Formats: sequence, C-alpha cells, structure tokens
Amino acid sequence: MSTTIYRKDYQPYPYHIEKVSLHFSLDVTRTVVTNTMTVTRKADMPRSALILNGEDIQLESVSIDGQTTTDYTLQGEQLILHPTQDHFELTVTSTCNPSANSTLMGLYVSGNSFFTQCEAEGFRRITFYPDRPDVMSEFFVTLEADKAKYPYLLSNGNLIHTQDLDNGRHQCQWHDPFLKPCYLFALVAGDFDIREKTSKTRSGRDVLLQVYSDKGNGDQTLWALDSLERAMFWDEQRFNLELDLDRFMVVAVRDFNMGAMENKGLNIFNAAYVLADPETATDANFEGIESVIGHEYFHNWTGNRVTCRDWFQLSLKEGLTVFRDQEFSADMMARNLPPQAALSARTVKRIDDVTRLRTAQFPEDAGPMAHPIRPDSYQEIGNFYTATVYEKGAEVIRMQHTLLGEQGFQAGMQEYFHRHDGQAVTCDDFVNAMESVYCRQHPGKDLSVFRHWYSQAGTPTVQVQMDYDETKQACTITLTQSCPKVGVEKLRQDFDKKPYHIPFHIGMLTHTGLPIPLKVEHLDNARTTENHGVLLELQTQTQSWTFTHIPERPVLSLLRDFSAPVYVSYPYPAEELAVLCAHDVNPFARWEAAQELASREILRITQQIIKQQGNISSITVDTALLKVWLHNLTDMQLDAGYRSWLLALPTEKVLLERLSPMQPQALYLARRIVKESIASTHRDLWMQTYRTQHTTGEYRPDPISVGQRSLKNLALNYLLSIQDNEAISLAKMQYDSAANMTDRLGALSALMHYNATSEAIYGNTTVKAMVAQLNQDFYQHFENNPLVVDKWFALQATSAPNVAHIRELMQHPAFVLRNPNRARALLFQFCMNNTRAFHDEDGSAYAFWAEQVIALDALNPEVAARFSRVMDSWQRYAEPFKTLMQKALQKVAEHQGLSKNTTEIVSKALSI
Ligand code: B3K
Ligand code: ZN
Repeated sequence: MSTTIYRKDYQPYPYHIEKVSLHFSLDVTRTVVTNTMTVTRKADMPRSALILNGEDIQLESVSIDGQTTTDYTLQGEQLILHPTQDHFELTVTSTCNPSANSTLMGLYVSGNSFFTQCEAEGFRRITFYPDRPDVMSEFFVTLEADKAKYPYLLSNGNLIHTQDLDNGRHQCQWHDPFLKPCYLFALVAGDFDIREKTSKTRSGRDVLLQVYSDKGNGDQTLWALDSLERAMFWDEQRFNLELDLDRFMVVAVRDFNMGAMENKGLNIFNAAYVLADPETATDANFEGIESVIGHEYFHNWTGNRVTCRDWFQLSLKEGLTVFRDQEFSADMMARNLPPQAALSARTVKRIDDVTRLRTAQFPEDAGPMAHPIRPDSYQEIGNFYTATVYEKGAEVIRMQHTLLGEQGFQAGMQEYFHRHDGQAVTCDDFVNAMESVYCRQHPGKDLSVFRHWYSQAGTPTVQVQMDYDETKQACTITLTQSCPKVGVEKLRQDFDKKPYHIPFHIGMLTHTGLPIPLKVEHLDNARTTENHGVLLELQTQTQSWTFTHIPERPVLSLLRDFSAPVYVSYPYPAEELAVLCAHDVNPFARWEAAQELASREILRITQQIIKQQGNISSITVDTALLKVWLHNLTDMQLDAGYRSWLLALPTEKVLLERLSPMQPQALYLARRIVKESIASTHRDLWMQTYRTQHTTGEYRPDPISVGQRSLKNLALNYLLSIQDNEAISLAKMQYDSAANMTDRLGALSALMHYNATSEAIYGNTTVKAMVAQLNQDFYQHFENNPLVVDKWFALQATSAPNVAHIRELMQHPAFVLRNPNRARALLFQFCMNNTRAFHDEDGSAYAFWAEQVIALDALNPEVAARFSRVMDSWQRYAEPFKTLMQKALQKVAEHQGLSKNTTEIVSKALSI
C-alpha cells in the first residue's frame, strides 16, 4: 500500500543546515560522497529527531564534531539521529553506483559522463540529507575524478579552486553564494565541446554564458547560446530582473527524464532542447529550444531565488515560469515586425499554447488524475509535474496578469520579490503580493474568490445567454458558471465547489462583421479593452451585464484570447460562426470560430458513422464549412503562419474530449472525411497555396518564414490526403531538394501518413515502394544523429498500420528502451498519437502497452508512470475499447514489484 502525503500536514523542519560541504570521489561503479553539514537546532521548536533521507545508497559512516558515532538508526529510507547539542557538525559518508542507475534520478552515467538530477527527490539518492525544498543552505562542493576522462568538473555557482592530484586525478572546488534547497544541486563531469560568450548585464557586469555538449556537437549549440542571451536581456527589460551570477552554464545530456532542469548556475538539458542546426532540426525544434532555454533561465528568479515551501506549491514556480516563457517567446516572435504581423505572430503563439492546454490538460482535469494546480495530496510527487501544475498554472498566472494589467502585474512581481527574496514560500504568498496591487486598483475588492483556482480541480463551463431588446436597443449578457467535482474531489463528500473569479473577454459584431463599440461607464465588473472589446469579471455563479446603444441583435465574440481556461457554452447559429470566421477583429476568436464550425461538423459526421455502423457512402460535408475554408484560403491579408492555423482542423485529441462516449475509430474516420472533402473541393487553391509559399535563401526560424513553411506543409498534407498525383511528385521533390529539416520531414511525414500503403504507380515503381525508399534514405542519411533517429522512429510510430509494426521496430538495432527520448519516440508516440492503430478493436495494442509499461517501470519509474497515463480516460470510451483498456490496466496493476510511481497512476485510474 502506498502512503498518501497531505498538504495540510506540513511541518517546518526542526533544524537549520547553514552550510553543506560535499566531497565527491567520482567513479562509475563506486562513487564516495562525504557530506559535512553545519547543523543548528531551531530554538523556537521542540527538540526532536534529526531525520535525513537516503535512497538506494550505502551508508559508510557517521560522525558528529569529528567523532565517529554509531548512535543512529537506519530505518527504511531514513537516517535518524537524536542529537543532544544545539549546534554541531555532522558528517555522513556514503557510496553509490552511478552506472547501475537507470532511473536517471540522483547521480548517473550517460555516455562517458556523470550527471545529476535532483528535483524533486533525487538528492536523497546521492547523500543522506533533509531532502525537502524549505531547507536552504550554502553549498561548497569538491569534485574529484580522473583528469583524462573527466577534464571538466562542474557544479553550482563559482569555481574557486582547481588542483591536480596523484594517480592522474584532479579536483575542482565550487561555491554557490546563494542559499538553496538541495533539489537545485547539480554536478557534471566529463569531456565536452564548449561554446561561450561574455555578455554584459544591464548594470554593466560581465557574465560568462556557456553551452556544453558532447564532443563533436559544438557546432549545433549556436541557437541555444543566442537564446540564452536573449532570455537574459528579456528578463531585464520586461521583468526588471538581472542575472545574479558571474557564470551561467547549460549542459546537454542524451539521457534525461524530461526537458531540462534549472539547477542554480548549472542548467542540465535534454540534448533535444539544446542541439539544433537547419539540416537536422525543425522549426518546432528551434522554437522549443528558445522556450525551454528561456524557461530554465527564468527559474533563476522564479524558483531559485524564491522557491517552494513544499512540493504542493510546485505551481508557484512552474505556472509562473511557464507564463514567463510563453511571454518571452511571444515577444521574440513579434519583435521587429510591423503591427499587423506582430499581432499574427503573437496569436499563433497563443493558439499553440491553448492547443497544448486543451490537448493535455483538459483531459487530465476530467480524469482520475484531476487535481488543483496546488494539489492537496499525492503519493509520488514525481507524478505531479503535470499539465495542470504547468499549463493550467500558467493560465492562472495569466488571468492575474489580465486582471491587473501589465503594469499592475509587474508591480505585484516587484512586491513578491521584495517580500520573499531568499525564501521558500507558498502559492498564497504569491497571490497576496498580487492582491496588494489589485486592492489598490479596486478599493473594497480582493482576490478571495480568485483563490479558488488554486484549490479546485476541473475545467469550469461558462454558459452564455444573450437577450436583445430591440425597442431599447439593449443587449443583456448573462454568464453562468459550473464545475462539477472531478478526480479525488468525488471521494470527499464534505467538499463543496465554489465559484471562480473568471475574466471573460468579449466583443460584439454586426451581422456584416463590423465591430460594435461597447460602453461600460454604468457597469460594475466590466472595462473596455482594445478593438471595442470588454473584459467582464464573473465572480459569482451568475451575473448579467446590460449594454445599451446596440443597434442590432449582435454576433458575440466570446472568450477572446482565451482569457480564462474554461469551456464556453453558447448556442451559436452556424451563420454567426461564419461571420466570426471571416471578420472577427480578434484573431484568436476568429480562429476559435473556425475550429468550432469544423468541430461541429466532424462530430456530426462521427455520430452519423456510428448510426450507419461504419457505412460512409451517403456522407457529405456541409458546404458552409467548405465556404469558410475557401474564404480563408483566399484571404491574402493574413500572414501565412496564422492562416495555417486557421485552415488546420482541430486535432483528434481535442475533438475526442467533446465526444461522449469516446469513439476513436469513428472520429478518426469522420475527421478524414472532412479533411478529404476540404482538400478535393479546393484542390487547385491548395496547389496554388503550396506553390506560393516557397521560402528561399538562408534558413531562419523567424515567424514569417516559419509560417510559410507551415502553410506549405499543411497544403501538402491536405493534397496527399486525397492521393493527388501531382502532389505526390511535389512531395518527393520537396524531400529530395530540401535545404532544411522542416521541409524534409514535412514531405516525408505527409507521404508516410497518407501514401505508405498506396499500390498506385509512381514512375516505374509504386508509391508505396517510393515512400519506403525515402524512409530508408532518411535513416541512412542521419543514422549518426540520435535526435534525427528519434524523429525517424516517431514518424513510423504515428503512421504504423498496426502494433506488429512497432514490435518489429523495437528489434531495430537503434532502439533502446533505456534512453527516454527513444522510448518516447517509439512507444509514447504510438500510444498517444496513432489513434487508428492504437485503438485497434482487438485490443492488441492495449496489451502491448501493458507489457511496455511493465518493462519500462523496471528501468525508469518516472518515465514509466508518465507512459502509464495513456489510459487515464478509459472510462469515457465506448465498448469494446473501455473493457479492453480496463483489462490492460489491471494487468499492470497486478504486476509484482511495480514502482510507487506507476502504482499511483494505475490504481487511481482503476478506482476513481
Ligand atoms: N523543474 C524541472 C522539472 C523537474 C521534474 C523532475 N521530476 C523542469 C522545469 O520545469 O523547468
Ligand atoms: Zn520549470
């Protein structure tokens, strides 16, 4: 039975650890760690045991003030002492085996180097220590290793001493002047390529920025280093925050459980978020690198200088830092562009972020793992690095930004740092700082209702009612919110859900698409925004606002810019959606209207397919939808990048959330039908779009050329969905002549997804044989670049016709389960992004999933637990999927020796 930890049980640690000196004698199979802590009992707390955590390490000796002692107990994963002194020096020596550590938590070996990962509870796998974020100390670190194999020995802060030792060994000493919790500790030892530059902070200090990568990869780190400098400047300009160190290092590693880690001054990154060049990385990779480099850099203030009191407060640093990285990327994309193009670029970024939220977080909030952004309980904290804590957490910060405005929000941030710099604090402390500004702006009001976003789970629905009084020319908008219990909330009978404080951004249009100016002088909880919009603040279950001087029954533009993470329910007539699709001045709402129109049509056809038991012969697609696509295909005023989002169909994942029960095969088919119909009806326009979006000249990942490539590849995708002969040749040509990975992969991906089985003739062979040959060529060309080999596996994973194909790929010499990127490329991609083959009605892919969860769990519980979440929504599926998924889950649950991580996920899935 796993134990559950509750937020309400928080107790401060009874001792201060003022200083910690760590000495590492590094060896791949037996590393010796000597840890000396300066300990002081907290005078204001009763005398109690000193408890240190330790996991999977061997205790060698303990001494107090230099005297060896055996006066301790080693109980499970705790080392317990009962010191009689109030102030003393405690030394604990232990050993560990980095080469045997496949969990990638604690100290491990990847390639020929040593790395660490400590967040959340990995430090206890390195040494015995109070492994909790509210114990902050000053770290001194000495690293000792073979000099030839490990010429670089890195840790946090400043390098203060280096020395050669006997036997070909050497040592480096580091000191981090800032107090920190142990989850921010890091060490790296190995041989690397280094790219560096000296930059100047706003106050004129020189800082050394460095990117370390495996030998031979140094030519792929230019973009990462430049991104780091841009992040540094941006944080100064927009948040008034300057780098506090003389040296900032980023190190790329091939084996890593997630994206990257913000260790103080020594960020460790999954190589996928560092290495890029035009030949091997896509536009999305370049964007991802800039955003993750920014994210980790921004943690230096939001996470490191001010950290979390306990792990329930994780969103304090993660939600806030995601918000900051989203704004950084948006500002970078909009920079140097004329106003209209800048607005398009920002909207593209917003659409991307909202799509990510809807794809990953909305399902989470509706399933067994649903939790508030500040959870009340967990079994394994490693399972709570979720889309809710991160992405919904960022939306909750964004709403505070919307409510306070940029200036007010920045004032709140300054207040937060003024109050809490150097402390470990709570989400409440953050909201208190913001509230101090909100109260000044709105005397008599506060953020007490807003705080419910932190304590309640689930996606609220805002129902909109519009009443138009023609004689008075008045329009009344009534908003009603609801959010039934979800996940663990359902198990708590005494839990009553309360209303949220929802910033709801709206606008009104005439039937010809002109904006109607709105007046708010006489209204409470409403203020005007740009483009004749209004921000309504819904704070109770139901609220109404009456607008006057409205000359006609308006078309409503709702939840502009996705001003709150909610569902909107409003019975839009199709004609009104069409008006918004063509004319809404708010580009986000315009995109949303097109998505809504397409979603309705796909869902309608899905129901028809189910009713007709798969017979699709009589199905036709509504011409209203085709007309909207025609309009957007020919609207040359719009930027290519924005247009590519406007013309894309909602993803299967987003659509599936709106289907009850979930019918993956029928939905897949319905979406295909709509796509093919849009492709064939507008075939010539797609062809024209394809031909006009060709980028030339040197590769640049700027929003204009990224947008062009994206629209071009979208056009190719539509055309190949109808197996258009000319398009097949164009795709082949695009692959052969591609000057960058976006174009090469775009062509190959479209061919693999739509033509990999086509027996049609191509030259003197078949299309199928031609595609197979390109696939082979791709592998051979890039087999020495692991990140491209990941792309190659992922492409096949998402286009494979069945699970047998995946089993075959697992036999490929390049497949390694132990490497998380590789496992994610093949296994996760297949189970998460290949609807047709994964949801095979014979359940064979579900059984495969169970097998792989068990295999992965034995190696790496954190990654296995993430993979086990594939089945979260099983109860919402139709038969036979539901029962087959349940069986697969049970198979995993019954496995002996399953990790705590995976146990929490599957047991919640089966019981809630
Ligand atoms: N803070 C790390 C996450 C670590 C999670 C480890 N289980 C990455 C980030 O959010 O920046
Ligand atoms: Zn983070």
